[in-house]
Amino acid sequence: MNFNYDCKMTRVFVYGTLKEGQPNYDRMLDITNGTVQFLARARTVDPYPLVIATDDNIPFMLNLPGKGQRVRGEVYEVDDKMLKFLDWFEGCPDMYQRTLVQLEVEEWAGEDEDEQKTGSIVESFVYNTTTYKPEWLQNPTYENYDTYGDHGLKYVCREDR
Ligand code: PCA
Repeated sequence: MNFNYDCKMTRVFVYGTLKEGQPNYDRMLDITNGTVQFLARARTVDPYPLVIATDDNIPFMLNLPGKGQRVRGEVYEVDDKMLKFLDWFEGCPDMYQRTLVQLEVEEWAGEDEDEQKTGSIVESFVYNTTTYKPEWLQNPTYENYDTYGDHGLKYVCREDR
């Protein structure tokens, strides 16, 4: 059963603070922002530099395919309301741009189980950026972002800035 069949849904790959267990996951669950449906765990087909930057330790996937690592994250189907919210929340298009990325499915949770097997390739939007500071290229890159990781660069929530 698809609870949202009459409304356009868009795939968004999240790799940073919007992932489950990360500081902004609650924004995805807040139904006043719209609705989401978890589809899959996946990783990018191409490597990208995922760095932590700024004084607020914000994760950024730089739109530089071929550098960095294949990035792990989660794919959601979001309704138009949530898409609008996320565009606003991610400062799109100034801070991040929402672009299409190719993903390899690692674990499929959505419907269409026959079609979307582990290892299949799906396309999704992602909030990555080309408007980064050149010095960010010197930062370490991560495959699987975790704000609580060994790097010690805990994300500073908006409310605490
Ligand atoms: N939020 C978006 C982009 C980076 C971030 O922290 C995400 O989780 O994918």
